[in-house]
Parts: sequence; C-alpha cells; structure tokens
Amino acid sequence: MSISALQSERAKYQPKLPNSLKSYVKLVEGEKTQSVADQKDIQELFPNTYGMPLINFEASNEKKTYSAVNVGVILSGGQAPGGHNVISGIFDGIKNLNPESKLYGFLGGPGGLVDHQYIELTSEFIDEYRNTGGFDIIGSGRTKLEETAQYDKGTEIMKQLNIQALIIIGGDDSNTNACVLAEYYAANNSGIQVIGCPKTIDGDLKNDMIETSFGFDTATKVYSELIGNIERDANSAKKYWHFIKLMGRSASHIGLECALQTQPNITLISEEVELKKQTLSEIVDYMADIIARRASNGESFGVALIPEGLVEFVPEMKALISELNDLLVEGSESEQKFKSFTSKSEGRAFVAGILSSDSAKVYTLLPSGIADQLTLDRDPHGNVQVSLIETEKLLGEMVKTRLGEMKKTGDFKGKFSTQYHFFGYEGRCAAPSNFDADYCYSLGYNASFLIAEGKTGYMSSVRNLTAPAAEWIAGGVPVTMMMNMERRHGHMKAVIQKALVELDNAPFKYLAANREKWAIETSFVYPGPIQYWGPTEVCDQPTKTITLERAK
Ligand code: FBP
Repeated sequence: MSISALQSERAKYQPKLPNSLKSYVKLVEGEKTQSVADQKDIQELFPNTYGMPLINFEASNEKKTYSAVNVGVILSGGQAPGGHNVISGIFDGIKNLNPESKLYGFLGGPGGLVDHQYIELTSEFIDEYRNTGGFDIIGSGRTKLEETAQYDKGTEIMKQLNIQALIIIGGDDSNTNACVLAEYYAANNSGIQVIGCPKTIDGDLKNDMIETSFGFDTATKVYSELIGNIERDANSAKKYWHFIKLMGRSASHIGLECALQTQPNITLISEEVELKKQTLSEIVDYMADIIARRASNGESFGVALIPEGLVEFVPEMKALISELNDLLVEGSESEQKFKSFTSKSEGRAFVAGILSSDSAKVYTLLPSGIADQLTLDRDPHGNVQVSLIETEKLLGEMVKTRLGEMKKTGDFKGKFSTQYHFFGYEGRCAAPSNFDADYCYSLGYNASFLIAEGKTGYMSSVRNLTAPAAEWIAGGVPVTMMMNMERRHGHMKAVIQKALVELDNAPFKYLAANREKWAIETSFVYPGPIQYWGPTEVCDQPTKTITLERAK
C-alpha cells in the first residue's frame, strides 16, 4: 500500500489510554442494571444476560495473569473514523494480557462470520492501519445477524479457530444483534463471549454510560471544515444560498454539532420538526422568511443545514413513508407489481393508486425525482435510505416557489440562487481526530479486559470524555440496559433505544438561543481542518455537543 507523508507521520502517534488501563486492572462491579424500558419483556427475552451489573476497571498494583485467548472481530454497518484504532486497541490489549493471544478479523462485515471468510490479524498487518480512517482493514457490511442458522455457522468457524470471544463494532442495530448473539451463546453454553463497541458517525448510540459513539467527533469536524469553507465562499461572493444536507440518518446530531461549530443562518432539526408537527409548507415559510429578511439587509446569500432524515419527521411525509414501507415490503405482492413497471411514471401512478387518499395527495405533489427516491429499495434493516433522498433540492425548489409568490406581494426584494451539497461520505473515512484515535484505541483495549474477565453481553464503555484521556473511566455496560421494545416490520422487537436530539438538552438549547442572531447577522465561524499536532486547545477538543451535554 502506498502511503502519504501525513499517514506515515500519523502512524507514529501513540493513542492515549485512560490511566486505569495502563497496567493491571481491578474489576469493580456496580449496581445491577435494568433496561431503560419494558423491563419484563426484555428480561424474558434475555434471561442469561439481563440485569448484569455495571463494570468499572480501576488501576491496580496486583499482578494478574491471563490465559491466551483467540478473539474474532467484525466491523458492521457504515464506516466511521477510528475503526482501525479499535482493532489495534484490541490487538495490543489481548497481546499485552498474553502474547500468545490471537486476533481474527471476519471479512466484509457480519456476513464474513456466516460465510467463514476471515484473516488472522498480525502485528505487521495492523501496523499499516494504525490511526488511519476507513474500515478497509477487514471491510464492513450490513448483513443482519438474527437467525439461529447464522449463529450456528458462526459457532462452527469459531470452534474451528478456537475463538472464545467475538467483538462486534457497530451501531444500535448491530449491537442489538450482538446482544441477541451473546444471549444465544450463553443459553447454549457454547463458551463464546460477545462484546460490542459503539460505532456510528450519526451519534445516535449514546446514553449515560456511552457518552458518544466513535466517529462522530471526526466526521462532524470534517463537515464543519467544509461548511466553514462554504460559508467563507458565500460571504466572499455574496450571491448564493447554499443548501447543505448532512448525513445522520434519523437523528440530527450531526447537523446540530456542525451548526454549533459553524453558526450558519438556518439549521433544521428533524426532532423539532416532529415535536412541533411542522408541515413541509411551514418549514418552507420559515426558510423563505429568513432569506427575505437577509435580502432586505442586502445579503442575498447564506447557508442552510438540512439533516438527511428530515422528510421522515415531517408529519405528512412520515405517514407517506410508513405507508410506502408497508406497501413495498420485499417480496410482497404490491412490491413485485411495482417492480414490474419499466416506466417510472407508470410505477408512480400505481403507487399513487394504492396509497391512502391523504398520502396519495402528498406523493403526487412531490417532484417526480423525489417521489422515485422514496420508493427505492430499503436497507437490510428495513430503513428508507435517506441518504438517497435529495431533501435539499426539494426544499430549494419549494423555497424558490414561495419566494416567487412573496415577490409579487412585495415581501421579497432580492435574488435567490442556490447551490446544493450533500456531506456524508466525505467524513466517514477521514483520518481520526486525536479524540477519536484515543477513544477508539481505548474502546478496543478496554474490550480486551472485558474478554479477559470472562464477560459477555457487555458494550465496551469509556466515559468522562471531556476530561483528558488519562482520566477517562473504562468499563462495561450490559447491552440489555440500553434496550426497549419497538415495533419493527410489524412485530415488537427488543432493540437498543436510539438517542435522538433532545430538545431540552443543552446543545439544542444553545442553538435555539442563538439561531435568530445567526439567521440575520452573518456570524459564520470557520473551524478549518482537523489538526493532529499543536496546542491541546486546537488538537484535543471533544465536540461541542458532548461538552455542552456534560457541563456541570
Ligand atoms: P451506521 O448507522 O451503520 O453507522 O451508518 C451511518 C450512515 O453513514 C448514515 O448516516 C447513512 O444514512 C448511512 O450510513 C448510509 O449508508 P450506506 O453506507 O449504506 O450508503
């Protein structure tokens, strides 16, 4: 592999660890836990892994010896900066506990476990990937692990490789599946432990014990750099409104964090739209009003941030999408029929005919391109692929029409020219920030202690993240603690509760208190690129989200 000068220098970076993990550890058990909701149901579904205590590791002088262990690792779902450091942390951790330990990587995501595709990860191999972005070390995938036949195929290969523990690095759905697997292996006394690691740039896998998922820090810093560059361009040319859609699936954490870093004129937050039951037309009015007010100050330019999942939170669109989800379930009669149309307009006419009259009205009023995007294939978890819906263009077109009407009544005097952007894939594989490099390495290293201590059904947890890394608190949280029952594909399922933006939490309140000023006065902040070397105030800062959330 050819490497850049930055990569070769960056390879020398030694990620920081919490003091408690630097030598021998003492395992301290905390309170017994219960799930965040639906305790009875979750306990029934997870009799072997429910109610386990929280775990903290404390530094200890007492020498401990651990047997060699073979560990398997899987990267699951979308890429997030720092995955390679989780793997190098696991590797260094298990080798430190016993140099005879081995690490196997299953290739291409959870499917690699089922299809028995793996490699042994050696020191030379891993060294090339330290502190780099991407998941290319072993690849990732979105295969769901949820059938016993898959678990048994997994057991088969793990027995063959003498693997005693599996680490699944993934988001809420993948960690839910990790927990189901842990329960299955515990129930069958298979002797295989399963540990999860919290990954996703979306930032929606978090709670009191998991302060943030890894990758959120780097991805939002990359997007904020790009947004800042666009703001500076907008402020220089003074002729465009930039509508920027940001990844994040359902949650608006990414948009919110980028807004806190860059202070754009408009920031839409899906969770607020849902709470206030704002219709598309109300959102358009809100945006058009700001654009008109800025124009009346002679400023026909600006920046608007739009979360990629927005359409799913607009009441009439939510109803439409949920109807479409049911009608287009893979293999259903209506899906087969829909797929049989070669002409897109005939396909749309068919869909309009089977929707309820309210949803059909919404659907037929959408620009045809957007209507088509709503009927694209769902992902393996049944989610609409929101990254494929061009919400920024939908809003841009609607705002243009609205401003045209306002022009006639004299309420808008100015110009409105748009540029559209979608930032998502640009940030998912960036070289991890110092924060993510340290956090990920610590998560992996910590997971090796959870394995050595015989734990299963736990997620690796590293907390106190606004303090210097040396003071971070390492331990484990039972995955069942994060679960509740939710309706998925028509059935109630135990799943990890997704963390959406809370409107009464500090980060949103900060936005709400400042957005009127940012809307009208040009208050842009240009954060610039991630810095890996230099003063700690520039290089080692966590996100504004976690800083505001954890402020006492
Ligand atoms: P995960 O939840 O698996 O971490 O994926 C996050 C994400 O980047 C979302 O923000 C985005 O909607 C989705 O993945 C895109 O998926 P894909 O990579 O399959 O296009």
